Amino acid sequence: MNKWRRFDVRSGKRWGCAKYMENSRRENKHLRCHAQRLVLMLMTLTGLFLPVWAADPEIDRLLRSPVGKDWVTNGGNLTNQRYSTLKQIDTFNVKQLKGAWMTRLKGSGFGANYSFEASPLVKDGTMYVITGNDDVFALNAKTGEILWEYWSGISQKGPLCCGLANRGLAMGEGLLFFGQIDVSVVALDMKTGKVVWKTPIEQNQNGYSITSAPLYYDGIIYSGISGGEYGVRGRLTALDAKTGAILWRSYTLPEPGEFGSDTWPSGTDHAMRGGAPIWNTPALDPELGLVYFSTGNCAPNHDGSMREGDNLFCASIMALKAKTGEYVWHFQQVHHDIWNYDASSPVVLFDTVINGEPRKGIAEAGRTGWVYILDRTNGQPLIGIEERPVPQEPRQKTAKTQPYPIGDATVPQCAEKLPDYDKAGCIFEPFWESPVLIQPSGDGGTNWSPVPYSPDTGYFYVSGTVRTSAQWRKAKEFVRGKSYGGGAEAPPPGSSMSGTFTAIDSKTNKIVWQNKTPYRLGGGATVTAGGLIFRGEPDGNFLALDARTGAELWRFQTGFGADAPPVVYEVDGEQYVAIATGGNVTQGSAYGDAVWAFSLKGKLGPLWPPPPPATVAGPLWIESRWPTVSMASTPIATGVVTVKVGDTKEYSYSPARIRIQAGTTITFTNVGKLDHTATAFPRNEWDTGDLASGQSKAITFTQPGTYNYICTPHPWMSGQIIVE
Ligand SMILES: [Cu+2]
Repeated sequence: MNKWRRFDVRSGKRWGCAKYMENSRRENKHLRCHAQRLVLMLMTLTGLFLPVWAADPEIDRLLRSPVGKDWVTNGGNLTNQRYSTLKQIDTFNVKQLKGAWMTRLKGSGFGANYSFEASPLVKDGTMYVITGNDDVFALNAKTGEILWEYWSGISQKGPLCCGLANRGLAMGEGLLFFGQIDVSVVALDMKTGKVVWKTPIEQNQNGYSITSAPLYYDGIIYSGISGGEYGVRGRLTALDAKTGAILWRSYTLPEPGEFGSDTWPSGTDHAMRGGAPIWNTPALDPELGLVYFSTGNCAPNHDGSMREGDNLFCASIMALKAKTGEYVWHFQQVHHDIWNYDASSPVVLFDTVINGEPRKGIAEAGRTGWVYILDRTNGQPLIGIEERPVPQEPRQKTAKTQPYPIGDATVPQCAEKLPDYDKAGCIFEPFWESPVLIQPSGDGGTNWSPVPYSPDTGYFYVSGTVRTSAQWRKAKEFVRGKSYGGGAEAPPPGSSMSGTFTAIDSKTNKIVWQNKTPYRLGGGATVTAGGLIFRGEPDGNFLALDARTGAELWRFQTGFGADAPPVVYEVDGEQYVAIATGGNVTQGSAYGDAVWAFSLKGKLGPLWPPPPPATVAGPLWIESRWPTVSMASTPIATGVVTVKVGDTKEYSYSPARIRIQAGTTITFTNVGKLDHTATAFPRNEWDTGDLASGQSKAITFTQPGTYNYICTPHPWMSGQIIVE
């Protein structure tokens, strides 16, 4: 009704025609006037409900509507709520759920350096899915039959912090859109899988990549960019969906003189390599005309000494004008980040009522363990966020205060003291060059995992990681395209790692219920009008929970690491739930190349469980991915003078354990494709520094002792040298 009134159609004031006509000429004019009025009215009506100017009115309508039969974008629709209105499968019958089909994707993305993080998209009975190798498959959503395939042919060599990953697709105008690790945005014909256009938006050798799923809306593709560990300049890139032409770039780091530039040291170019990448799919509010996203850590990650100031817009939620990319507002979650506290989970838009007033909300679950709940019209806290004084380290130029949301954190925010470490701190504990234990670690809290929101319960469902990391600073020169960590973080060997899955009330930001999980959670979930949450576990289990209570209602072993966020859809009146199972590098879960779909009429039973990921950190979890070999059972090699770095599956040392006599010189040779280091941990007594592919470094061990070591860009790699 509002829209009618706004356009004043009923009163006819704008397009009124004279009432009395006296001659035929006037009558003609009168008729013409009525015809014109009819056309104007029709244009207005279609403009309101089916925008005639839209390049793909059907997809735009689905993107603006609650999710039903089809799942047409990564987050379900423009809100990223991952809430499906389908309710054929509910809390009563979910126990009957079985596999309708399972399809292996021909070995795509099956391996130690791949993560399968994408939500499949579904439209009119066809499913589209992208693997960690950026290969795309179209499947019959009812049978799992492969209809076409696109093989990306990407190089495996580029600078990447965390293995090869792709978080999904977008669709519109008969095309599928996605970003590749080689920093190009690609459009495929949905019918054939043939490339329609491919636009490089940066260069991989400069440290950039794309891992996020793009967003399509109203003829525009919005793409994030990754590379926060390589001193990149973060940005949102908008492309013309039809041609792939770049429409604009909106940088997340200000140039000198731009708004926010006073939060970086003047007269320096630190902001131009200050990180703040965009890891995840934006959300969009068509009524406000704003596009929203979260930004990653500052670069260098662990060294703030040269970048005094708050360092906007690292670790922030940002709002831009959706058509032009012009800055509208921001909220910074972590000032002057030195902890690798990215805001990497996708933002979620939701509408709520607070104190009797309807409010337009936006939320993001940070690596800090908090959910940040804001008003999406202006970026102001909806429930309350306090700036509180925090411990200081002048050499790191730490911020005086940090934002503390009112409400509960989903993970513990203090590290326990451990032998070998001088200091254990809580969140925002600073450090300098000797390792300090900090929790949450730089992995979170919540990492890239999407957070669903149910309008039925008003809860956010948050995946969390419980892990301590030792963090320290080490000066590092900036070299374009090279790892720019400025220190390191790694879990102390022997420390425990687990997870939480938490319902947070959007009205109070408090915990309603929480499930402790045996593994770190890095997957995300989906919620339905049937009162169910679906989520996978890195040990291969796929679960259904009661959205109100968190009670587990159903469990199914998929046989592969089940870390990707699931989707819900309907074909021929039957509801399905689907999940891509392919494991995850950072979770250490089992490899896979499968997509599973489940329905009440399904007949397939579970598979054998794959090796589970580690629950204890450090050398014990070396090679914890398939096949499971624990450090304790890793043989100790003797008579060795060479250690291969980046061996066999890129992320291992071989031999992983060696025993040598004091005075022996060991040559570390990088046989992998990526840059690696061998860095003594946690005391940092020796370090090879960055070794490019083929490079070697010799180190002579004179002091007897047992030395654990890690690769600083890939801290899950570890080895041990016993010097006698
Ligand atoms: Cu490495």
